[in-house]
Amino acid sequence: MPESSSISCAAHSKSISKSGSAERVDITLPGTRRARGSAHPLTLVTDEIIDIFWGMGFEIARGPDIEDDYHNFEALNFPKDHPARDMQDTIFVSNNRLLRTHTSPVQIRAMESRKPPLQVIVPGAVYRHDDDATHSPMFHQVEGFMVDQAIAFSDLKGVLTHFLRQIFDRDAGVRFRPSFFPFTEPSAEIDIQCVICGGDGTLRDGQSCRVCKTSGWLEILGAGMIDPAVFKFVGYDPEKVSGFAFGMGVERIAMLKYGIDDIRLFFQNDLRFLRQFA
Ligand code: 2NL
Repeated sequence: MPESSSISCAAHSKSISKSGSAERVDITLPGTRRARGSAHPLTLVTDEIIDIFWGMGFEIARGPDIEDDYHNFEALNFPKDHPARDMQDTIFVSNNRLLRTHTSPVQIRAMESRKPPLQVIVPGAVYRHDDDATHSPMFHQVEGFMVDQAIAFSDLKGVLTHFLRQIFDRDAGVRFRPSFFPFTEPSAEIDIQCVICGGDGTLRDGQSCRVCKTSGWLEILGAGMIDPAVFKFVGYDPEKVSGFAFGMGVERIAMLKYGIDDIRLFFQNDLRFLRQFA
């Protein structure tokens, strides 16, 4: 042992014995508790979404936030002049580098590198030029797809109806409306009966429901059968495989589940907000 350390050792024990009974530690006092954090509401909701799809056999994939035009738009069958490709909607990092506007490029990469059968969901942050009470420039999506021989629209209906009834914890009505996306055909928007008014459009006191704007329905999902053009981009034969894909916004689901009316609350990190989810 080096000489200096034995000296300081001796000095230390001397100071302890000198302090005597006056400074004795009261071991009956409660300790100082370490403040404990809790999961962010968006983490809670994302984990719930993942658990529901995990229960149906989906795997979870992730990918880069910075993408190229090919994986974010081209391989998803967006026309060259599509407005989403505009600088006004998409945040560019450089000429051919952009912040992904949806998680779809991760699904494209999964299909490029693997063969069907495949059922995958992709949770993650996405970015768009958008900023108000219901839009944030960074928000979160969960998208997913299922590809195999002979996947049908009925598979889409079964999987997504089960998902909606699980995530909102009720046996509510679900409705499919025709829609359009460049990467699916046919496409649908999927609604659940309003979780606030129960589908009546009016509240118990007779007031009109502001959440569903009296329609009785809430749009939660976009979905459709994957377009043959997308299969060709990833090297699948559209004559041999088929599949469905879907996407949803995590903030919107969290706002409906917890009755939050301003998306900015998720990103201000105000402890008075966050502690309510502990
Ligand atoms: C929406 C609509 C959607 C997808 C996302 C997708 C597409 C392909 C492959 C894998 Cl081709 N995933 N994603 C499909 C349909 C709709 O999102 O309203 N999102 C909030």
